[in-house]
Amino acid sequence: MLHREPLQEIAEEQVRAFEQDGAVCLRGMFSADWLAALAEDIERDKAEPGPMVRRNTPPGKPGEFFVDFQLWRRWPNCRRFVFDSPAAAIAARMLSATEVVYYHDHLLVKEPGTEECTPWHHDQPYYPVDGWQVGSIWLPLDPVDRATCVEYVAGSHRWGRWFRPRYFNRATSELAVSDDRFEDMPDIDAERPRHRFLAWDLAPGDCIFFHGLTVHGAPGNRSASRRRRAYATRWLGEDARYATRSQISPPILEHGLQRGDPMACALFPPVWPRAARAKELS
Ligand SMILES: O=C(O)CCC(=O)C(=O)O
Repeated sequence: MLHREPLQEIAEEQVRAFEQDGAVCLRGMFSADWLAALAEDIERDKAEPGPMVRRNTPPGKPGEFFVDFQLWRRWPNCRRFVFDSPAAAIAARMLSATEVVYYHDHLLVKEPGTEECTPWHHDQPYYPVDGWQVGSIWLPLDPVDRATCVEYVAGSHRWGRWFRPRYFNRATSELAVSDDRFEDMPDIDAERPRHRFLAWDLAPGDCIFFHGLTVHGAPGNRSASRRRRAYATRWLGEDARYATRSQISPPILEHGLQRGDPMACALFPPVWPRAARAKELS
């Protein structure tokens, strides 16, 4: 069944854990039907990718690190996920938001044997978005063990630091964004003893909710047989404002927003409360 509400209630301590650590695992939120619907669209997208597709595995190397964006604009189940899945309710609860806007989606598939990691980064410097209520749902469609899971540096969203965005493909240079706030990402692996890391064994239906400033990275997929398909969706609360940056990723343009505007527009649709969305459509 394609249910609209989370299958499990989100407890107050899970919201507190997110606020404190910047990432929390939410178990059993989505039914197998939702995962199957998304999986269908992911295969459609792999066969016929969008204009922003990135293939991060060099030719001749094993596996494939396939990245694409904005599936919801092209595929029906991803679109339903935005408006009719539990995701908007999860985002509203976790961001303590009364209004939620959908920002974008990001597909990250690591086929078996993929060696490429996802480098340490945090998401918000890639976006033209200021504000605190910025969060993602990282939803895997395959079982993921801790060793393959995205790893989060606990509490890093509260460091008050903004790190320079770089493309995931190390052969590509950093984004040309000049912002006085931005500094180079420290060598998180070298600093391991100084941090607490969060990662989980995830079963289908589980997801991770994390903040736009939480530092995270992920290993490749060393499994010889198991895919690692992850559908990440980005959600904004009412304090999010459009910020001009010289280069952004993904390059979603033509929204017509001006600096300081609330993010809601046709490209970034309001999704919560659901009643407001229904009114908007009527
Ligand atoms: O799935 C991955 O490898 C990384 C995910 C990620 O960086 C994100 O969702 O922001």
